Parts: sequence; C-alpha cells; structure tokens
Amino acid sequence: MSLENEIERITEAEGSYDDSQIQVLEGLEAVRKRPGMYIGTTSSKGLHHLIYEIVDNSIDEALAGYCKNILVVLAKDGSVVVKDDGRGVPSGINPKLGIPTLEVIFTVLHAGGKFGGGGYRIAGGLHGVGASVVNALSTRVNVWNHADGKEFFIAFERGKTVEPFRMVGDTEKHGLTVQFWPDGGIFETTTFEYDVVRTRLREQAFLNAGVSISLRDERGEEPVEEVFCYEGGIRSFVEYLNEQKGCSVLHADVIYVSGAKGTSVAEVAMQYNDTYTSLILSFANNMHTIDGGTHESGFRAALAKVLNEYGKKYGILKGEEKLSAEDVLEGLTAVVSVKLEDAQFESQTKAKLGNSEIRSLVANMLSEKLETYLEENPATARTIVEKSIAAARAREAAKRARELTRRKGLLESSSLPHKLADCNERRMEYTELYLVEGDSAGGTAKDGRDSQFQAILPLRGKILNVEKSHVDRIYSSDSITPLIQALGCGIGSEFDLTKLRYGKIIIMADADVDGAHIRTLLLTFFFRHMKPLIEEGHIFAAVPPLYKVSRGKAERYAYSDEEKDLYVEELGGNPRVERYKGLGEMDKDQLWETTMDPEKRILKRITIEDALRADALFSVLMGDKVEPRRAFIEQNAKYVVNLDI
Ligand code: 1YM
Repeated sequence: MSLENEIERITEAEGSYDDSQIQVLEGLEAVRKRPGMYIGTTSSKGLHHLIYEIVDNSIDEALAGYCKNILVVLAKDGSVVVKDDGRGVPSGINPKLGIPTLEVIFTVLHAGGKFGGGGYRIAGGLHGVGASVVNALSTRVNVWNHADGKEFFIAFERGKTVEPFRMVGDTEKHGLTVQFWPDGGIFETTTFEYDVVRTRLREQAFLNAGVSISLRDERGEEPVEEVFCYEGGIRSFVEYLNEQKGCSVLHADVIYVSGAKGTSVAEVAMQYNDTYTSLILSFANNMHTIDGGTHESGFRAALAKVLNEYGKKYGILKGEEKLSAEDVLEGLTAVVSVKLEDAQFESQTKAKLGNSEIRSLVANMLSEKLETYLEENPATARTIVEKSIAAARAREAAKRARELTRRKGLLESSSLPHKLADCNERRMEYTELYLVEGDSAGGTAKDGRDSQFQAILPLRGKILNVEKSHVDRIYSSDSITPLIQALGCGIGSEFDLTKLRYGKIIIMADADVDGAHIRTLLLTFFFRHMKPLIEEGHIFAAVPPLYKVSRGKAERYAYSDEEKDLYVEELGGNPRVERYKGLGEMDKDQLWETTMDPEKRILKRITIEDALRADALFSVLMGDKVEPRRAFIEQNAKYVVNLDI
C-alpha cells in the first residue's frame, strides 16, 4: 500500500482532517509510551535500531535505483546524521492532510510497519516507515531535503514539529539528510557503539551490491571513517566470512546463483572450506533470519539432492552411499538472500521466514543452476562431493564411537568420572561445577570448596581442540568424556538440558596465556556441541586475583593493575605486593576467599552476543591459520561480555 493510500485510508475512516491530525499525535505518543512495541527494546539494541530504520529508507531508495551513496555520521554532540543522494522526498503538500509530504513521513505512524520484526520495505514497498518512530523517540530531529531543485528544512522535538517546513533556497543537489538525537529519557543508553553500527552497515553493503555505505565516527580525538561497497554483493560476503574464519577454501571461486519468480528474487553464494563446521546465513528483505525459514530449508534440501545426483551420476558415490543434509553442510559457508513482497515471519523472535512459495523458488533455482555449475566445473564438483563423503564417513564413525562409549557406560551420569569430587546438593539450581586446570589446583579447590553445593572436576592438561577434529574423536577423548559424564546432559543432537546436573559451570583457569587457551578450548567445545548451555547462561569464567597487597594484618586482593595501584595507595607506605602466577600458588583458604566464595568472588557469565561473531571467533582462535588469529587477538579478545559479581 502506498503512503498516499495509507493516509487516505486513515482520513476516510476518521472522516475529518482534525480527527486524523489528532490520530497522528496520539500515534507518536503511543510510541513514546510503549517504545518496546515499536523497536523491540529500549536497551542498546533498540537504540541502534534507530539508525537502521533511517538507513533502511536510504537503502530502499538505492534499491529503487536512485541512490548510490549513503553516509552515516556518529557526531560529537551525540546525534547521528544519515545522508543519502537519492531523489529526496517529493516536495509537495499532502492534499488530504494539508501538510508537506516530508512532515507526513516523520509524523504519521504507518499502520503497516512491523518494527523489530522487519517490515517489508524493499523498493516498491512501504517506503519511509521507520522515520516517524525514530522521530517519536528522539529529543530532536533535523531534516534537510534536496528535491526538485530546492532545499527544504523541517525540525521536530519529541515528535512534534518545532520548525515548520520551509524552503531554504535553490540547489543542484538531491537526497535526504536526517539528523537525530536519541531520547535519553527513553533509552537505557544513548551511546552508539562503533563496532555494532559497523557490522550492520557492512552487512547491508554486502546484501545490496554496489551501494556505497560510509561510516564516520567523529566522537574520538581523530575522526575515523570506513567505506563499505561491494560490487560482488553476497559473493564478497562469503569471501569475507571465510577470510574471517582464517581457514583454507576448497575451491577458488565462490559459487553464485540467482533467480526470480513473480516479484520475488533469490540469490545464493557458497564456498566450501577445510573446517568441520558450517555457517549458513539467511536473509529476507535484508533482515537476518536467525531462525532460518522456508528460504533456508529450500536451500538445504536442494543442496543435498543436487550433490547426491551428481555424485551418483559420476560414480563418486558408490553403491548405496548417500549424503545427508548434514553431510553436505560440513565446511560450508553460504549466504541465502531473498527479497519478496509481503514477507511473513514466524517464531517468537520473528526471525523465521514463513512464505511457503519461497521454499520452492530457492530449491528449484538452486537445483537447476547448481547442477549446471557442477557440470561446467567438474574439478570443484568432485572436491565438494568428496568433502561431503568424508563428512558422511566421519558421522558413521562417530555413531559407532558413541555406541561403543555408551556400552562402556562412559556417557551416562550413572557412572560418574573418577576424578569428580561431587557435591551433596542434588537440585540443579543450587549446584556449581568447577572445571579446574591441573591436578594440583584441582586438589586445592577440593579442599577449599563448600562441598554442600560445589563440585570439582580437575582437567588434565589441554583438552581436545574440537575445532580441528572430526566429531568421532570427541567420543574417544580422555579429556572430554569425563566432562560429558559429569554434566549429564549429553551432546549434539542428543543434548537434553533437563538432565544437566549443575546450574553453574565455572571454568577456573590461570590468569595467563595457557589459562586463556584452556578456557577457549572449553568454550569451543561448549559452543559447538552444547550451545544451549551458553545460550541459557550456565557457563561462567572464574576470575582469580592478579595480586595480593598486604601491610601488617591488612590484606587486599586485586583483580586488575588499576585495583592494585589503588590498594597500594590505600594501605600507604610500602605494602607488600605479591603477584599470583597461577591458581596453584594459593592455599585452600585463599582460593576459597578470592575465587570460590559466592560472597566475594567475581564470575563472568559467558554470553553469545552475536552468534556470527562467536562462530568466526572460534574458527579464528582454534583453526589452523596463525596470521588471522594473531591479528584478531591484537584487535580484541573480548567475547566475555557480562560481568556478574
Ligand atoms: C536518510 C533517510 O528516507 N530517503 C528517501 C526517502 C524517500 C524517497 C527517497 C522517495 C521515495 C519515493 C519517491 C517513493 C521517501 N519518500 C516517501 C514518500 N533517507 C530517506 N529517499 N521519491 C522519493 O517511494 O515513491 C517516503 S520515504 F512518501 F514520499 F513516498
């Protein structure tokens, strides 16, 4: 429905101009009263959504074929400026409401918009839908409109027009510029995070080939500017993802296919790599559908079918050999993007595409075009089928290993591992399992703990790097089976959270490089094979102190250098400063006091803020290549987000 129709509908329904004006103001007031209904949340996430709402309008203009460049500025005064070089908004007055079209866009709440859930606004759809919500949630909005040879200006405060629409003068330029200050009375925070904005803008640049999106941060001492523009679109996206993973690709070119039916378009880019995990990102109308949906299931089904047919036809698959949907995904990085009118979303998070016609569009398109691609590129085709066969065989081996291990009783919690010092409490909500690096620290922890609710499992040396191993090795690993046994909830497809034996699983490792490595190995295992434990917030990292500062009877433990300096000052004179090199240096009382006592310890809850980043991170940290790992660690090593004391 066009905006004009929309307004017509409102005015007709209400009968008079005054009524519709009132409805406009009530509309924005409703947004201010219940912001969550319109942007999902007033947390930092909702705040960032404001930028996306405005940028999406520029992207629609780009998809309509009129805009090539978009600039986003994070300004020093806390505002955000979004500027595009599209047509600008038509300069006329809306005949029904008697106010300028530009004002309508920023003050009329459009009934058709579905915020947070991703309204459909691809070229030809409901254009400009988010602007009024951004206006309602900002203390001030300035808009400069260059259209029809003139420059126009209008300004709002908390949704109300404060500087009426006016013509500023003549101009050769065209496009719309919007500046807004988010309302600190509504949002928990009004500080935009560069990395968050950058990730989103880069993603949008990948999804909309050829559109140039610049991001400038003027808040620091030196302004920072990056430009994202990818002529290759989602092909470049797949290349980028594999680069981020730091893996080796199995074929040089990204496979790309696209197709259309009616007004819907679908495109797929894919490339296999030498890892054992898969990364499939799907998008509907430029929105990331984290829960997948019909486009993704169409892709999965067709991929297995085509590779099986090809493998059979050329005798690469022997006899009864058959590749499962899982087999053909191993080591695959793919982006599936569809654009359609009237997208329907399912699931709680509204991030699952429901339109059934899209399943067949993607499946048919992929079946036909991938088959052609494989016929034309036999070397790549063989590499892919062979990779999938290797995956199928590993899965068979894993099944056998699992059966064998199960027969030995090693996966059931009925037989607990020898090294586990269990606790008395049985109710999961109250219990904690400490995973402790090394037998000696394990011993100290056993002596220091409160055995009522704290259990200890010492881990010997480095645990298996699951990122570099086929799944079958997990079942034969001495370092991992005791862990699976102790937790009691199984792994992978057999995972059952209700069987988890401990509410908190706490990784206690030294505060040094080795400790960090062990922690990362454990997290990699949890992420790949027991992901719900992380998603549901059961995994923690203990934070041992770095220093003990003492003078006479006074003692303080410091968890950072700043804290140490503070205590040195507090205790005055020349206090004794001991640096703890490892958990092993503490006696049982010190360990209890500093790292295990719920009253005093610091625990960091491990969260997956962004599954995509986490995935890339584990691949980079645990994969084969050294260079991306070093670069990554230099940039940031922060995947631990929430601090929980
Ligand atoms: C910085 C944000 O919103 N740009 C933008 C918005 C519009 C147009 C161009 C546009 C759309 C159409 C025709 C159309 C909007 N126009 C409308 C309305 N940038 C930003 N750039 N001409 C220009 O959709 O037909 C709503 S948004 F109402 F005029 F159509």
